[in-house]
Amino acid sequence: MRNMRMSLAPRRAVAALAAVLLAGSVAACGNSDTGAGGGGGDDKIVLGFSQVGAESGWRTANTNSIKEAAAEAGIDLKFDDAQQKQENQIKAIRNYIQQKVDVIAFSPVVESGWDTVLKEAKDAGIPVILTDRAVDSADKSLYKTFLGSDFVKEGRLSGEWLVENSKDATGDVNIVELQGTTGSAPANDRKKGFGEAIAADPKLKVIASQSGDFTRAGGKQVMEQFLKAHPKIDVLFAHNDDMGLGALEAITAAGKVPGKDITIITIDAVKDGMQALADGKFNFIAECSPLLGPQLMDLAKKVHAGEEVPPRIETEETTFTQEQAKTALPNRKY
Ligand code: GZL
Repeated sequence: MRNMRMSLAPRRAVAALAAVLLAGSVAACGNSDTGAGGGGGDDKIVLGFSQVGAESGWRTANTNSIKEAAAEAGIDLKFDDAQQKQENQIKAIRNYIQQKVDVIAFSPVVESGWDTVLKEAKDAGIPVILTDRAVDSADKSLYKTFLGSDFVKEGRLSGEWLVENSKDATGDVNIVELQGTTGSAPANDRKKGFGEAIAADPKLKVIASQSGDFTRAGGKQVMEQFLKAHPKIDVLFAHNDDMGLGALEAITAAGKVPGKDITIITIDAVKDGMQALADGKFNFIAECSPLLGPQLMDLAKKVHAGEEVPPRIETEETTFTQEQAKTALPNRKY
């Protein structure tokens, strides 16, 4: 038996050496396209994108915009859905660094906790673009630009509309607030902007404020609690349409008429929200455009080419009343 093993040994060594050489050559070939990072060997730009999740109509529209724009721009898009977990986004970004993609972009689910992984990307020489939401990193060199809305402005416009439309109110106006995902830039900033605006009228009082995590289910569940705890609710301010749409079910189930017994202000202006506005169930929406794909692809090409880009690019958006929603609905892209 020993001889058998011995006689086989040289052949096995040759086979093992051949396997190593073959593996080595394959690996070398796989990395040969140094120009295009972890791409499939052609000279397409490879963009690694980490998406927050699929929590709302806005997010779905944002994902569609990014995927369609990448195809249109001839960019090889690696896409990951983090299911609203920061650890999944950090894992995805580290994978993209390992794959040596050309550019990394992501919408950070929360503002804090990104410095370490962003420094890893910077040390690997991979430019990062923030899109939709921002991070609170003090070191602005960790990313090339932030493309997205001004959430404080969206909150402020919502509050200003309420101040303007509460002038005839006698006595306190009780407001409940459905906040977005805890720790996220849109939740923090929309709350800030709205609070600053309604401070203009002391009758306007936020009597309850809680996160519904930007989902319909979350909006419904928290609104049910609000309705049980507060017999007099005059206004609902929801940080996105989806939580407002979930709250509609709770309001109706409580025997109240949305848009009349309870004034409803939301943010996003996705199609279902605009329909609720046109139907008189919502009263005002501040738009937050998810159609960031084309601008993101343009920025990816620029940073890959080493071109300077502005550190902050604010998306253009507007607001809608019930009448404006009726006019705008037929042409809405999302
Ligand atoms: C805002 C975006 C928010 C939307 C929500 O830019 O991050 O996340 O307002 C979405 O609908 O879930």
